[in-house]
Amino acid sequence: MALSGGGCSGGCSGKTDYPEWASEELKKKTEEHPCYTADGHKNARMHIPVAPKCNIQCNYCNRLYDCVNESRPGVTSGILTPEGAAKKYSMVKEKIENLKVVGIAGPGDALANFEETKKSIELIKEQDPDVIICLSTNGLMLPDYAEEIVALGISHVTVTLNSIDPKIGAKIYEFVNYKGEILKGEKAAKVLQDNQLKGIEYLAKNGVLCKINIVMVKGVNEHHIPEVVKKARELGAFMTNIMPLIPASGTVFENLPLTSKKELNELRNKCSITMKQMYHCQQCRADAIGQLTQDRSLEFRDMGEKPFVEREKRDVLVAVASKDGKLIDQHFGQADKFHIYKYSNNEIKFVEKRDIEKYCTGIESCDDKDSKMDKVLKTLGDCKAVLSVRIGYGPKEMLRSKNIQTYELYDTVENGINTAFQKING
Ligand code: CLF
Ligand code: SF4
Repeated sequence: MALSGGGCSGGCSGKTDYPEWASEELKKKTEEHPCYTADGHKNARMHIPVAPKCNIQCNYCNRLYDCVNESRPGVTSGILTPEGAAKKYSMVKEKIENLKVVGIAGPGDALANFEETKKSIELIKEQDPDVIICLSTNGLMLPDYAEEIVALGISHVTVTLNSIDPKIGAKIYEFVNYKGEILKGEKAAKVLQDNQLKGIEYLAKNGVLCKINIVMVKGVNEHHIPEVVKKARELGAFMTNIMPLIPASGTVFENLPLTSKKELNELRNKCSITMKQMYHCQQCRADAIGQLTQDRSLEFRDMGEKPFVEREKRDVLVAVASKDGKLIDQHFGQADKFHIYKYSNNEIKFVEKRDIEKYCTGIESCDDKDSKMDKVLKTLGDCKAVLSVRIGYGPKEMLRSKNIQTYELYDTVENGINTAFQKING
């Protein structure tokens, strides 16, 4: 849990019973799955970004970035073909012995790109029949593909179910593109919800372990979530994963308040009476590789991926928490200087280093934090974005109030700035 600062070192809690129908093989796979059990932490998963398209528009999603239902926004992935994904899998498998799971989690929706999803799974299973295959979907196309999911031997499926009330759903989804027809409002939410519920029930009845992701949107669905969890249990799902909204720039929800870890865990604890809860989700990227808390995707970049979005042109100053100007490798609170870069005409130019007083120097200096933050805001006031490995809730909110976006990522400075630039221009 080194990077996450997650709420529960155990990873999961609540009712942990397997459904009666769960085979020994499924239980064994689940014990090895890093997301489904705390014990799976030691194992690695590999996401293959083969699914760029999406068929709905969530109000918290900026299409330029990975699906925030199952991945961290702010990281733009390259796209792999099924053949490229299979090739990359064999290279990664050679280097990461404890690789147990291949997941398809965006950057769009796995089932909106079903041909690519299916082909990738078939090619990878040819090489490694025992690998655990995991899918993440918004669920719109589940009634059409659930049977094939079962036939493909996919053992674990995540469905994002944010509401079971079309009135609430209508506030979360801008539109649903159902087989070419654009639906809006409560009608859209109802079609999506009906398909999600039908799909989850079918999968659970046919031997697939389902995890239900729920994005907690304050003021929109937070009070409704216990009902969603109850429904998930009734349908036979295995666990729920309540995730905080990350208000992405350029979305309908961009100005909604953040959810604190405390609020999130209070809700998870409440729901753990109903069913097993996940506490260790990393909201990871669509091309994440490695253990949940040790992303190694950087080691396996540029293995045939095509850029997901084209760059646009605009001058932007970005502040980066970095020890040496090569990697984004410092937490916001630990940085005593920021490297400032200008993004101009598709070029990244180093401008200068700006010294600051460390925001976080230990518990004894906690009272000074407001005045330190005032100085930071003056020093970085002309920047559009601050990039760091992690940033706390307080400074993030203060920067946001000055219209400075924050991005948490561990990456090269160049990749990180490209990501921030694309978001800013979104
Ligand atoms: Fe990937 Fe998701 Fe499978 Fe895990 S992630 S498709 S279930 S293998 Fe895991 Fe990452 Fe959280 Fe997802 S930590 S975002 S829950
Ligand atoms: Fe974005 Fe994922 Fe929602 Fe599609 S399902 S709109 S990719 S968050």
